[in-house]
Amino acid sequence: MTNIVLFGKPGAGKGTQAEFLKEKYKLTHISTGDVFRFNLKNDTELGKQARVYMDAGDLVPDELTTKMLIDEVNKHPDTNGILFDGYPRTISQAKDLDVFLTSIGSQVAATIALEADDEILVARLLERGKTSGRIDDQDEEKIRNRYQEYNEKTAPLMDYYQEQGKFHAVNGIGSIAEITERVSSVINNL
Ligand code: B4P
Repeated sequence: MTNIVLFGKPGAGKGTQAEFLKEKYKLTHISTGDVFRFNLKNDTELGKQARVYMDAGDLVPDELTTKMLIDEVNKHPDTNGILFDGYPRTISQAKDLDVFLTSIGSQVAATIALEADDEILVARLLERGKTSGRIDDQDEEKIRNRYQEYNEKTAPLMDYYQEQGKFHAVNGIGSIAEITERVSSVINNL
């Protein structure tokens, strides 16, 4: 299995790039944000628990998120590899992912970060908020809170993966196709 973690601030383009990369490399795409939103929409027990955090732009608690993630991975026993989009977002999640992947004889091959300036990303999210219906995209204060969550809880993962020699950063500004090329050149050299 070739497991890739797509990493970046909110709105960096993880979900956008994942749509192209999953086809190109025949990977199973798992977006924790998308799985949560599916549960919110269908008003499941998990959705009810996650809603309060997501609407405020907070991270959903690790235990809930990791359990959901493992359930999703287990739905694809014959996959070539997983494209993790939006997971892990905390050190605890990264450790849980390592333990889980080791238990199935696998590991993270690479973490690829899409780098972009906060102000550009805030503008992207506000733009998306006009049509997405996402409460967390419509209010600048909630968007800023997502960046604070990222800086406090998610940014330390860069060191975590750098220490394992698995961290790769690419410029996340440019056309969507240009960025797909940049990410592809990292994957092709693994
Ligand atoms: P996510 O769904 O992961 O949301 P995101 O960070 O906003 O999205 P992404 O980076 O994928 O941006 P996108 O491609 O869509 O998370 C939402 C919430 O779910 C979190 O706040 C949290 O509450 C919860 N959650 C999810 N995972 C969790 C976890 N592991 N632990 C705890 N809680 C978790 O791109 C954004 C916009 O930019 C789009 O409009 C796109 O069209 C545009 N865009 C993309 N690339 C572009 C480019 N190159 N140029 C111009 N625009 C571009």
